[in-house]
Amino acid sequence: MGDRLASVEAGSFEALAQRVHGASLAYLDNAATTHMPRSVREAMDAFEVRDRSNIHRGVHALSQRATDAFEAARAVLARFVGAGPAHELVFTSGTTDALNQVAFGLSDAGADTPVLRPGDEIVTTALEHHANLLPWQLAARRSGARLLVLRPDAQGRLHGDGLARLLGPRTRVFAVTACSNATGERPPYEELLALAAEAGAFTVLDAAQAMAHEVPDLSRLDCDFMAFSGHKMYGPMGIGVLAGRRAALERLAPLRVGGGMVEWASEIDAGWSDLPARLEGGTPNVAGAIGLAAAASFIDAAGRDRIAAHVGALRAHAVQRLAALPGVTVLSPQASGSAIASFVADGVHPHDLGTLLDERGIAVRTGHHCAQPLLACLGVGPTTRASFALYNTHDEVERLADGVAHALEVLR
Ligand code: ALA
Repeated sequence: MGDRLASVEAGSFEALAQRVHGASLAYLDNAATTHMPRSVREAMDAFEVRDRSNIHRGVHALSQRATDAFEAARAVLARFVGAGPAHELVFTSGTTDALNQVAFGLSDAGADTPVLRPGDEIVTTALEHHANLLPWQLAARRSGARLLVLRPDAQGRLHGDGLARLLGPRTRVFAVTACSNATGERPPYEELLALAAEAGAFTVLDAAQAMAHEVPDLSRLDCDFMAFSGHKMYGPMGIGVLAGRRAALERLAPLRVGGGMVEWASEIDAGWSDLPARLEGGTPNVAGAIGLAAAASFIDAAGRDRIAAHVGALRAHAVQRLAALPGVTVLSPQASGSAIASFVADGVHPHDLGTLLDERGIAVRTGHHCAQPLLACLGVGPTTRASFALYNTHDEVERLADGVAHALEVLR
């Protein structure tokens, strides 16, 4: 019961060995941020110690080595997500940055040919993190487009027939999550993206909560834009990716203009570089890109299927134990392909519950999880969320369930 995934080297995640409030740490907040294995930190250190310098700007040896390492990281990540010759991969600071780039880039009135125009429609879903909702609210305001929201059923599931009813001749964009960060629901995004693409929409996938255990494969998806973050997939903070079809990325007006992204500039005008530089204005997070590529290699070395099976089993175990506790309701209990178990407990505020769990060394997230419309739609308030990674164990799930049972007794 206590075994981590066999391929996780002992000591590779030093932070997990610490004690918190006198108890051994059970880190169950991986949907917020995972820990990094030593291999990722070593890859970043090697850059900082030996090659640190700016990229695409210098003829000297260190700049050339840094540029090569940055572009090699791009190639590793492109392979990781199934990008082919018609795809491109752009580094961003994270998922939020990537999704803001897409929403801005499709709606900027200053663009030569803005995609979104008055009367057009943007469709997103009620399962979204605010990062895949608020940028679309602004894009709608900026362009005069209408924002439509696909709502889930009472169990928190999205359905293709519901989407089909929202799609129409004015639909220009459909944006959906690969997994809800608040409930753990994994929508049938392959089917939803295909329906939207068939209707002629640009398709956007927020893959932030999928990358650590179920990497969406661009070669098999009707996906124009996919966003993800390093820090949720065993990689560093402050780095992320916007990947997708080059023809779609070429339609984006750049969100950040300045150094490194122009072909030429005069006092009154400028001409953008080709992709990917066009969308990577400013000095990028080079160490972060190298660390993110190392994280992708770490995931592949551990085995995507084995990670998915492991975190899926931890989630199922947690759902079964938590749902058996009095007055506890687990959200989206039926979800598969998920590493998140989110629940509410009658008469108990999640912050109080989370504080008592913390006293036992158990780290969970409590609150609205930046998904207020979803929780409102489901008729629940803030939740307590446990989220699993490849280093978590079934013993930790038992500790979680025992800790929740104890907290309920104390708090009720
Ligand atoms: N988006 C992150 C989460 O769900 C921070 O916790």
